[in-house]
Amino acid sequence: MYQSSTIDHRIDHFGRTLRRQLKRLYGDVHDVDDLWERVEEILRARHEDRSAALRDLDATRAADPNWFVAPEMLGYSTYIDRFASTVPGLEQHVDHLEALGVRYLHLLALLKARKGDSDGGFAVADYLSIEPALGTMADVERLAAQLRKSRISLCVDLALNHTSDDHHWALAAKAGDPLFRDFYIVVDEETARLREKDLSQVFPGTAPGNFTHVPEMGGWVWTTFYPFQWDLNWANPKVLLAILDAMLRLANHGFEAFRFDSIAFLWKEAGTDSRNRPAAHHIVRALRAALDIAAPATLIKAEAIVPTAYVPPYFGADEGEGFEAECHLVYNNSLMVAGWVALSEGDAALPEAIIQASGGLPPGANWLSYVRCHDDIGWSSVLNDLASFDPKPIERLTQAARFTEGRQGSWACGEAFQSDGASVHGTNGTLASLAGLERATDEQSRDAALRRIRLLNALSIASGGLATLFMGDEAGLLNDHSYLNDPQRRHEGRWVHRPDMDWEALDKPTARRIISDINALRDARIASGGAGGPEAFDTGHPALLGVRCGSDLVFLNFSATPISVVLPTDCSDRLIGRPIDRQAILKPWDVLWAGVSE
Ligand code: OTU
Repeated sequence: MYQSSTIDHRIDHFGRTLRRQLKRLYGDVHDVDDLWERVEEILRARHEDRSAALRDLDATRAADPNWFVAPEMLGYSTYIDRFASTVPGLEQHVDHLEALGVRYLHLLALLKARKGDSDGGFAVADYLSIEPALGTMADVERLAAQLRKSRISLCVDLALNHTSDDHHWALAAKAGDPLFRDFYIVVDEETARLREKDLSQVFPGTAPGNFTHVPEMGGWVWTTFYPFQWDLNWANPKVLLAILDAMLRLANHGFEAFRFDSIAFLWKEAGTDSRNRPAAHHIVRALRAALDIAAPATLIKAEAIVPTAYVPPYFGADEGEGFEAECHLVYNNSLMVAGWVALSEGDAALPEAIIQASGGLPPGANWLSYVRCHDDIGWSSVLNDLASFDPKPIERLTQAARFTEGRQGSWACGEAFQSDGASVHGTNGTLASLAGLERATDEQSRDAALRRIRLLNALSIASGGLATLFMGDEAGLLNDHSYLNDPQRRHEGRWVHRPDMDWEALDKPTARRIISDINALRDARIASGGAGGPEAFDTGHPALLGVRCGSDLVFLNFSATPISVVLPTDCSDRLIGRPIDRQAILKPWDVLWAGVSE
């Protein structure tokens, strides 16, 4: 099978796309033939290093490029240290992942990070080493192979926008090496001030501004995130070569997926907000083509937390020379946010609008759907979607944020992130705390919170994406304020929803119910045969969202009142496993997964 796909064939085929990106990115200033020669050298050398087992995987996956767009795919994301202490320690918990049906595992903070505060591992000091306290690359190779046997693909973050200020490139730059100085962007004070006018801020509270004065660099270094995260200068092709080589080496260690962090920010352009620039897409497409040539089993997941309309292009685009693929998976951040908005207002209009905007996936691609992740819920990405049907979108979003932060008589227990609580930015909290479990005082409110947890998990699973659970949410873990005692972390509210995994909690009734709900939803999706781009249908009720999953109709009641539905045909309740009456009633925050037999 797939014998025709030698590295030569793939260079011939995908090399054309890759060269096109080099020309677009660097053609005005650099000799593209010369650059391509160096790229080709790296591709061949890294492919040469690739193990026989991984090359077999390349062949299998290339023959079935839709392998991960399948009803049974489910993901899990976790901080390795908080989940298992060390890499070898994780081997003991693979059974938990298997029991959940996990097929994709994203480990956060795995690569060697900056000493001290490292933004949860996103200030990477060495792309090719594992954080020493966690283990070694040999441990990771063993883990990846063990996971592969369990059909779990291991994913690692590739922070493409920045390195830490103690990465050896940054240290060399600080020491005056011109080669590495050009890996970063250094401007004078006046330019920094001018540029700042066009830029927005990701961490206005804890890291205001986009530039940091670094005396050793003789100016202001571009730092979109924390001052110790130095943005890479992708206008320098040497950065592309270095990252491309590191990425392929990591793929050869057994990682089957990369989470491309912060890719909206890769290309800076004066006079713009330097987000989602066309060239940022060209960089990602170049890296994709490189993987398609030298490690084609490897998936790319895009992390672009940007307004809805800017997100689909991260799957790829046709710029007149045929479709150029970009990322296999893209976070459906807007759908996640919309779920929380809908829950706070008891109205399904926003998720319906987002589903409408999420269809039309290219082949060999899928959304990554989720309810919570290690970051805050960033509200503003759905502002324009709300504006399309509400004249006061900011007020509406602010209300949703405040409700989720526990005001207005809400059940939720969230905390404002990077905002004084008056404006709308982000909200932190675990799924269970935000859904009301922390505040539940009696059996009735506990039951309601557990239904809200199931509702949001159902939105993620029924919408057809690679539904990815965040560590501890399956156990109903609550907000954890212990980070406030740690001077390295106390300024960062996102730690409130990154608790240590509580293995004992798994045996308690709360976790047992959440996990059995997840299992039922997963099995329902498998039975429906649904995966891929989401599709909504009209239920005739503003609080009731209708999602089509394969052949099935899934009803999600976002309100605190019961809603009755009339089913169009005889159905079975997939979550309970028995036939249902055509006329059914959904309790508050209830899910009805109506299985339609063919
Ligand atoms: C990403 O996040 C990571 O997921 C964060 O954990 C990192 O802090 C950050 O990059 C820097 O590496 O803007 O589109 O809470 O949604 O920082 C990329 C805000 C990002 C995050 C945001 C995000």
